[in-house]
Amino acid sequence: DGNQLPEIVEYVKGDTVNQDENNLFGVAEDKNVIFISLESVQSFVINNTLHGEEITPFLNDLIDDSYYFENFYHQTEQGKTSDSEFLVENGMYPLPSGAVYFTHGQNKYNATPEILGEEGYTSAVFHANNESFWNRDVMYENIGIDHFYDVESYQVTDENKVGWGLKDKDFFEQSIKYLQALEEPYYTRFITLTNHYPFDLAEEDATIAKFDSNSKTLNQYFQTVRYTDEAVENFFEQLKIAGEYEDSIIVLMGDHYGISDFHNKAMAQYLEKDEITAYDQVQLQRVPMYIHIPGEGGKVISNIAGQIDVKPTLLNLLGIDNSGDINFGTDLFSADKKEFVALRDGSFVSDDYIYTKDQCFDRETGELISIDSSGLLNNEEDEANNVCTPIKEKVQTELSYSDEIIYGDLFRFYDFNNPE
Ligand code: GP9
Ligand code: MN
Repeated sequence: DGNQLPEIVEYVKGDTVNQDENNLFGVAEDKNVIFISLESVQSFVINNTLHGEEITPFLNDLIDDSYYFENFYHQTEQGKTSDSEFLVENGMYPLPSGAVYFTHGQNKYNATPEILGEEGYTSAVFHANNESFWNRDVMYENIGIDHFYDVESYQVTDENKVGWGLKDKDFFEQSIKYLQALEEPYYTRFITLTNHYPFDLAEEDATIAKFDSNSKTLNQYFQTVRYTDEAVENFFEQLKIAGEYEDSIIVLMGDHYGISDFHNKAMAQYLEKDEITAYDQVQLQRVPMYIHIPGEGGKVISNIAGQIDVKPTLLNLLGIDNSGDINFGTDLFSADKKEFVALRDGSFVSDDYIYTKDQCFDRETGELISIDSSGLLNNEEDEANNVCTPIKEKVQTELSYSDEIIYGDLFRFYDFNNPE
C-alpha cells in the first residue's frame, strides 16, 4: 500500500541532491552519453606499475583531461555487473543478496533511460553476451532501454573470442557502426568483458608480463586489465574518426572488484604490505570513475563517492531537472555531499572513518580506532568506541529504505511527474 513511502520521500528530500549548488548543471545539455562499464577494473591498477611498467597507460593519461574520482567505491553485491548497472540507472542500492535484476526486474522504476527518453534521448546498451544473462532483456525493456545490442549483433569467431566471449577490441570495433546509426542525442552503455575472472588472454594479446605470485588469478589480471586499457584507447580513436567524440560526454567506471579477498596474500605481495587488513579490503573496493566532457578541463576529485551518485550527477550535467526524483545519491560535483558512502554489506566510508566488520578505522591512516560493542575486544575509551556508531545507524536506515522500495515495489504509489 506504499505506507512507508512518505517517510522515505521525506528522508530523500532532506538528505540528498541539490542541483542548485552545482555549477556544472547543464554543461552537457543535449550531448550524447557514452558510458563504458569496465569489467572488474579496480582503482589500485590506475597510476600503478608492474615490472616497472604502467599497467593502464591510456587510463592514466585520460586523467589529465577528465574529472577523475579517486575515492569512488563500487556498491555491488551478488548481482555483480547487473548490480552496478542498477546503481547507475536508479541511484538505489542493489539487494543484500540475490540479483535485483532477477528478483525485481518487473518493478516500477524511474530509471535514467526512462527519464532521458522523455527528453528525446535514444538509449542503447552494447554487450556481447546473451540477452537473458542477468535477466537483462526483461529489465532493459522495463526501464526503457530502446536497443540492446547483445551477442547476436556481433560476429564472434574462434579467433576473436577468449574467456567469456568476444574480445574487447573486437567488441568496440564492431559496435561503432551501430552507434553511428543511432538517432541523437543518445544515451549508451558499453559493457566490456575480457577482464573477467579467470582473466584468460591469448599469448599474442598480452603486452605486459604476468605478475609472479601464488595467485594465478592476480598474475593474469594485470594482462587483461592492460588489454582492456588498449581496447578503450582504440575505441576513443574510433569515436573520433566516426565523428561521435566531440558531441559526447564519456563516462568510464569500474563495475566491481575483480580480485577477491581469497587472493589477499598475493595482493599484499603486489602492494608491498605485510598483510591486507579489513581496512585495506574496503579501500580495495575503489573502482575508477572518469567523466570526460569535451571542452572541460581535467581535475582529480578526492571526495568520497560511489556508484549510487552517478544518476543525479549525469542528469545534472545534462541539465535535466531531477529535483522530484527519489534516489539515494548526491551529485559528485556538489559541495554538499552526503557524509558517507555505504557499501552493500553495511560497511561504510566517511570523510573521517572507515567502518567494516565491527571495526572502526581512521580513514586517512588506517589506524584501528575501536572495536564496537558487538566486536571481540573491549576498548578502554568509550568515546572513541562510538565514533562510527551514529553513521553506521544512518547507513542501516538508508539501505533499508532502498530495500523497502524494491521489496514493496513502492514506486507504484509515486507519481514522478507530479511529486508532492
Ligand atoms: C556478463 C557480464 C559479466 O554478461 O556482465 O558478469 P559479472 O559476472 O561480472 O556480473
Ligand atoms: Mn562484472
